Amino acid sequence: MGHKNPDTDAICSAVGYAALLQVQGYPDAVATRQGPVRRETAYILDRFHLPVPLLVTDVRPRVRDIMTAPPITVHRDTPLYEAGQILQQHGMGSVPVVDDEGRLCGVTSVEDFARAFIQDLDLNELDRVSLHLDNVLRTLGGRALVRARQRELVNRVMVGAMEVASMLRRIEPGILLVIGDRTDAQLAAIRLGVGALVVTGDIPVAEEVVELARARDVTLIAVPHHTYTTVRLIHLSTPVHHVMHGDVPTCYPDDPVDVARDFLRGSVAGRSVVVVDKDGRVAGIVRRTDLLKPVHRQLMLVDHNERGQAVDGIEEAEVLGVVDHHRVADFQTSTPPFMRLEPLGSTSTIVAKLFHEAGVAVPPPIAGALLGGILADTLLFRGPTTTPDDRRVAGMLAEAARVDIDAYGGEILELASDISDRTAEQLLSADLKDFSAENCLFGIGMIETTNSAAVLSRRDELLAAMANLRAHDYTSVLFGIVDIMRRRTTILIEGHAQDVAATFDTALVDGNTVELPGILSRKKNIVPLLGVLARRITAS
Ligand SMILES: [Mn+2]
Repeated sequence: MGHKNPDTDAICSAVGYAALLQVQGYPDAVATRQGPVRRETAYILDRFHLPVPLLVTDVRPRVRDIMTAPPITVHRDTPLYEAGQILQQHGMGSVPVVDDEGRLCGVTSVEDFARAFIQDLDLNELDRVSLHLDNVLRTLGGRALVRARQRELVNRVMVGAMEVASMLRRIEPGILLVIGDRTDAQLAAIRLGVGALVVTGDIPVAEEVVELARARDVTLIAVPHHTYTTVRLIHLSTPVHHVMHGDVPTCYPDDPVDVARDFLRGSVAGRSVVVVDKDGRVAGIVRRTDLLKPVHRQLMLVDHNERGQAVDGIEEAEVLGVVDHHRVADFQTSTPPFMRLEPLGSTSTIVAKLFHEAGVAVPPPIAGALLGGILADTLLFRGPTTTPDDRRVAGMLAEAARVDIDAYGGEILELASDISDRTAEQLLSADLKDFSAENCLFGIGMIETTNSAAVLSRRDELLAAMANLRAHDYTSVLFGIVDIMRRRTTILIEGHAQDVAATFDTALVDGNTVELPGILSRKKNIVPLLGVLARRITAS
């Protein structure tokens, strides 16, 4: 991963280094970036058919990193009997209930079962059951000898254990009647219009009963169980959505783990947070035990090492190493890192050297990208950080990628200099880095251009954007405009302009500008002076 506001070197060195790591025992290594890809960078990736690195702006553990997925769910029409078995088999206290599309309807838990059991204890209600013929058949494991096409069931169950005459006095039309091998009672019940007849005990049903049931459109089921078991199973055929609660805590896969942790804090053991996608479909589940899962997010930093330029949440990730060509200011790790820092013109140069040292040939597209990183960062070898290593490595990469260095570099600088469709805010923030020194915070933006007149014509807009930015706690905001062709650098200053000019040992022009000869580098010519500048500001 490269730094915030990625430039071409940050992107291309990440692409190259990920490719090297993949052959060095990290097959899952992926190149990532922290922000939009610049036009010239996009051109390079496109030219060599390389994918744009994955955008990652926060590496804190996400719910998706710890959730159990795919989760066990039950359909809303699942019989209670099966839902209960699922809870039992998986040792779960609760399970999400979903509809046909997998969207969350609610959660059913052991407590819901208990509550349903207790609420049902009213004697006048004990024979009331939500009857769904499919569920009754599924739960009883019975054979439907006749299946009614029209007749509706009322939600009441009765056992036909008494004399026919007493039984007939109590039967309501539409109920489900559980009965034994009593042909006369079976026929009488059908005539009276029961909704369904369940014959227990795996006993053959008389042909005349089957025929009458068919004629009167009454469902006739033969089951293997005895009466008590049958009645209990009918009760447990109730669809689970009658026994669930809807006020369920949910979160999204991309939420920080803390969102789930807050829900689960102090909750009953076995409780869970349901993870839903943006369409409301259940994507996973988080239980308290999931919170204990270690999240191994390992980072290799390229082209930066300072906190201010590193990805948000980096303190919660494991930094395996750094490949960089910047100063080391405030870098800390918890385990010994791999470190490769060299004062070269680009990180891409170092990555190419790492390929060479590993004895791995640089694949031509990667060579093209790394060369792009070198040319962009060294301004086609014109920049003050350019070293002989950069030129030598660039020559090798150009050969591998089969490109002409001057033509390719010219295209990159040209694209980088086209600012016609960019706002002052975009120009300022495209390559802005934060630096702190002596309790001062400096924001330093740079633009290297072959057409400095186009940038300088936007001077007032830029100063206004810098003033807005400075309001966000910056001591000073600097914007360096590097004229590659005329080899001079103009620095616009917002805040403590006198002190900045004095630090550069020059005088202010127009109240907030300094003009300096040469192609200046932020890391080589500006950042090293920030300590002096900060002390000067603090003293004044
Ligand atoms: Mn760089």
